[in-house]
Amino acid sequence: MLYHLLYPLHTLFSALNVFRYITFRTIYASLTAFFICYLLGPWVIERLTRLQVGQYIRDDGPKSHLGKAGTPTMGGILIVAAITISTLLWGDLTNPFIWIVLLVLLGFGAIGFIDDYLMQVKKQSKGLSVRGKLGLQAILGLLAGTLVCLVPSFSTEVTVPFFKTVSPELGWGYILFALLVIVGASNAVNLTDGLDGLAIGPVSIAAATYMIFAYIAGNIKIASYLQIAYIPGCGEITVFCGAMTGAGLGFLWFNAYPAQVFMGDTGSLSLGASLGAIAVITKQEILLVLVGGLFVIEALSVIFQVTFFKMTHGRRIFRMAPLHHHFELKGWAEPKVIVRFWIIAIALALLAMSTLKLR
Ligand code: 57M
Repeated sequence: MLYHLLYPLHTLFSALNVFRYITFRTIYASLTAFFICYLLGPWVIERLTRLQVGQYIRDDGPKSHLGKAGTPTMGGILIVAAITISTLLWGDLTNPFIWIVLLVLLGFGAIGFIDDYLMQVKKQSKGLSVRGKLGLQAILGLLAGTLVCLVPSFSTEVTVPFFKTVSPELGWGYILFALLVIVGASNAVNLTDGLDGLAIGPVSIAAATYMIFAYIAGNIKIASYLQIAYIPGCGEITVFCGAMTGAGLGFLWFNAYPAQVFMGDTGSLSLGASLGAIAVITKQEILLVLVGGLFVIEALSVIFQVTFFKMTHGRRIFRMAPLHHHFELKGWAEPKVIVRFWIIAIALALLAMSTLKLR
């Protein structure tokens, strides 16, 4: 909005020329989202506490979690609001990709909100059914995938990291592929969100990493120099990634151990899906397995554990899945698990960035 309001005035005040630059708008989108979370955080936490949106803690988990009972959840409302407001302020609103990624953020946020609302406010112990949740996610994923494919400049080839000559063309099958990436990322982040700051830290790291990829993919000169797919208009996603990074750090301020608030499904489903959508739009879809490697590891630990558990009628690979519970039960202190998982997320992001040169 500021871009549309202020940039045209650059002929009168040359200083307003800065609004043309994606880099400038990304920095301010990050700061705006950060300060929205930081400044409104205490108020939101107080409101959620007053509404008694306190987390119920399962008693079959690590005992250290029982002390977390009553911590307000649904803090994701703040994250989603901060990203949306900041993107609307600093983004170029004529760009179709911006609207697609906002649709994903708000749509998956709404699914998470319904689930949280049923569980926390209406006190229905299960919230949305697994089928209901997956069904709604699939509809939204399908819609987002279709919209992306309808953008004229968007190609339906898939980028394979490390192999610059391999890029399978999926045609309309790309819609299903996009659905898979978006829904998969959404649920993987949700599974990871089980310790203070464990999900929001790596989400911010992944958003910051994609900020770089989006900028490069949207800049014809840098993209051709690095030999990655040039996607006209994709540069604007940099602003969204900036807003996501800033909002993530602002939320981490309160979600850091010991957490004053949890993000709830409102946060985890929307942030994960947004990462998926960003990966699709920047055409670094498969790279998400590396950039969001921590979420993949957590999701795989659940898949292996559940499969093994069913096949062996009750035996386990890990002491408890997802993986963070395994280390807690091994006696690692919660902050140690969190920080070590962050370290892994940073290392994986660096590895992902190396694909810009290793191809
Ligand atoms: C959400 N939610 C947290 C909070 C957060 C198939 C199965 C593996 C699914 C999995 C599951 O349900 N995962 C999805 C995990 C919960 O956090 C809330 O949920 C939101 C995210 N959706 O924002 O509102 C708890 O996590 C802790 N927490 C923090 N800090 C945070 O910043 O400490 C969350 C955020 C909170 C709080 O304690 O209450 C969760 O873990 O429930 N299920 C599981 O993860 C369960 N695993 C399990 O059953 N494993 C089995 C296998 C065979 C399936 C096994 O390994 O034996 C565990 N979860 C819990 N207790 N709570 C097991 C026992």
